[in-house]
Amino acid sequence: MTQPTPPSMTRMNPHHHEHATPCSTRSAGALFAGHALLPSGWARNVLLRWDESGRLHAVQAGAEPPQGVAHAPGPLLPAMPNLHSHAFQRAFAGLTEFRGQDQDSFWSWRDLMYRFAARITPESLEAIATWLYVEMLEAGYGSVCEFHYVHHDRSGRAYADDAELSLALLRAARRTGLAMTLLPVLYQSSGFGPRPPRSDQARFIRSTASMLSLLERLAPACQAQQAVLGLAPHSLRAVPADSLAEAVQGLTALAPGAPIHIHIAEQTQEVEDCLAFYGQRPVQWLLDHLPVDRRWCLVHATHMDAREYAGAAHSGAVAGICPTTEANLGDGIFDMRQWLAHGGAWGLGSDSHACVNAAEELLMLEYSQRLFLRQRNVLATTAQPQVGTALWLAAVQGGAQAAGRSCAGLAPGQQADFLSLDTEHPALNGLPVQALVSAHVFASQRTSAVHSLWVDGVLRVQAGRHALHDVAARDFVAARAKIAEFS
Ligand code: NGQ
Ligand code: ZN
Repeated sequence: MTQPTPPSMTRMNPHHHEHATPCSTRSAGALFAGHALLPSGWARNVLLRWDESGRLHAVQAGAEPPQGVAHAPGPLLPAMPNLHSHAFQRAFAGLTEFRGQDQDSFWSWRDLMYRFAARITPESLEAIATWLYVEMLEAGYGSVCEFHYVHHDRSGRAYADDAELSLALLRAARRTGLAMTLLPVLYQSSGFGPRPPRSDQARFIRSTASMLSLLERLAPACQAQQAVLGLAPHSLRAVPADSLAEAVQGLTALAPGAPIHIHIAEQTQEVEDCLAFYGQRPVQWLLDHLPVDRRWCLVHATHMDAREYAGAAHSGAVAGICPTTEANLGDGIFDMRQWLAHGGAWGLGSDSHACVNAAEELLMLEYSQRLFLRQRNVLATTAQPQVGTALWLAAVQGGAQAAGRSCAGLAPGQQADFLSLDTEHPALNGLPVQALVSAHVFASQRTSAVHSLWVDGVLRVQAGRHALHDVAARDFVAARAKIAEFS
């Protein structure tokens, strides 16, 4: 059942939506691909073998197609890890694209978003996340880091089970088969000082002690479904210095290598407030006061000076870039050239989910650099001149590091998270294999060229569709109708 279907079955008319029953159990498996994108580049005749935990133990190029092993329906790419998501915001995407005051901004968007967050229920969160995760899988993501901060009920009181909303997210991940890194968010203040929280932030607020007990409560639930558990101090404006240090220490005691994500320098206002209070810019302050290393993901490190680019890159932290959300919110442009000049790791997040498509995030990222520098193919490298391929491979590596999950590509020791491209898609059909990722990123016209996708060796998307596509879309629409305000 968990064996990928042979090409004769999967290469069906993409307009025919027939599905095998979803297979949710992992088992050892193998797949043969005529072409596969390995960390070193494209290889021919690649045989993949994975064990019952979904971990690749052999990736052999130039192999003979063995008897009894299924053939991939198209060229294989590693699935993209999504390193930043606030799932509930999916139901709100598209509903803030109107002018509400003379000059809308990140902050006026946030006021609207808080009004929406106030209306989320455990049932609606699960329905929204389930559909979102179906969309992610269909769009090329194999895993997600959930930066989860709506913890309490509408009045700000803890639910009878304090982990209620976290568990809803874990269920959505389990049901859809998306691999999850759950990052419960520590949120304590509305600004530097610390300023007391606003009333519309009441659902987010926790003491450091209650965060640490939530982590203990969630550890077995995560373990039961092989989800990774980490921590997300929301931002320097939302977490005072002593709480930040204590929470990071607490997490480290519980799980020494666990991922730590933080929103760091998204808005210039935040940089100015940080300078006024700490006398340092946010990234510099973080580097000087916390043990920033490879466990860390700096989300929206958009506003850094040259010293911060160097220091943050050398710390080993991943830059969490969310190109379409950062564009949507008018954040500014992350300087990829400086970051890469220092050897910085980076990955992609879909964050507010105005767009849920790994290829489109890469397009936005490369185009922002082109517009800024007035150059082309900015993020290609000497080793990998095809810019789409260079971007894909780098984002998979950085995303895997941020997720704390072995999903860094098609190599032994990594999970079997991969997708096959639809070479019948008009944007890809007939092109040389070297050009396929760039065609997928730059020319597939907002239609997905993902044919199939596997997580942990389990086939989750076939002929472009997840088995839960229709059910999850229906439940999502119903949940949104209940909680959105359309005026
Ligand atoms: C969030 N989103 O936590 O959802 C934030 C907005 C804030 C982005 N930064 C809230 N894109 O930063 O205070
Ligand atoms: Zn965020």
